[in-house]
Amino acid sequence: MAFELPQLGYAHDALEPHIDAKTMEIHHGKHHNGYTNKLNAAIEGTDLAGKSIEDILTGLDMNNGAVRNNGGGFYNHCLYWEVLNPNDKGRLSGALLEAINKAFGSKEGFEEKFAAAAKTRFGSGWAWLCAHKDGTVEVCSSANQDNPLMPGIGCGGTPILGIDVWEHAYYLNYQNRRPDYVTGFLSLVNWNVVEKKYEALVG
Ligand code: MN3
Repeated sequence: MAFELPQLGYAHDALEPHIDAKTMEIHHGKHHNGYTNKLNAAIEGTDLAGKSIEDILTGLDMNNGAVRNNGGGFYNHCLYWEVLNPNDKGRLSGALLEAINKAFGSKEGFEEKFAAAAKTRFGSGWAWLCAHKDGTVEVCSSANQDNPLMPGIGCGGTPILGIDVWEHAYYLNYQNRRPDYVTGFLSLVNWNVVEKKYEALVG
């Protein structure tokens, strides 16, 4: 069973003015679609075919560039569209809020740390909010399409929120103003989705 490009679940213009429709159309339809197809080509006929993307990434041979780049690209963008879903966004609460307060002092403290990780990631990459099985949360960042599920990358937790800071994610709307894109992204976060991911992991 090959991996499939997920549906967005909302219109390309649903995140405007923070993320424009043209960027969404290209990012989802071209970039994410490309990672998906190349991942499928890279695992076809190997012992990775049929495994979940999480199993592929946690057991990854980091020298396998095709699976590292395209498997990461597939997984990372799936998370990105999910956490940006504008429907039923909720607000940060419950056990996740407690974990965030414990780690960062407050929601604002978290946002500062997350934004700093996103802004200072040199070149292309991602910044993450990750959860560990013991309930603690951590912010980290990684280069290119790597993510903390991969051996030796970032904080080693499971990403529950991720921002793409490749220029293709924001350049049409923001040009070089990555910090403004990060601020816009943070205003779009669907905390219902992030909380469900946290609860599924921590139990
Ligand atoms: Mn991208």
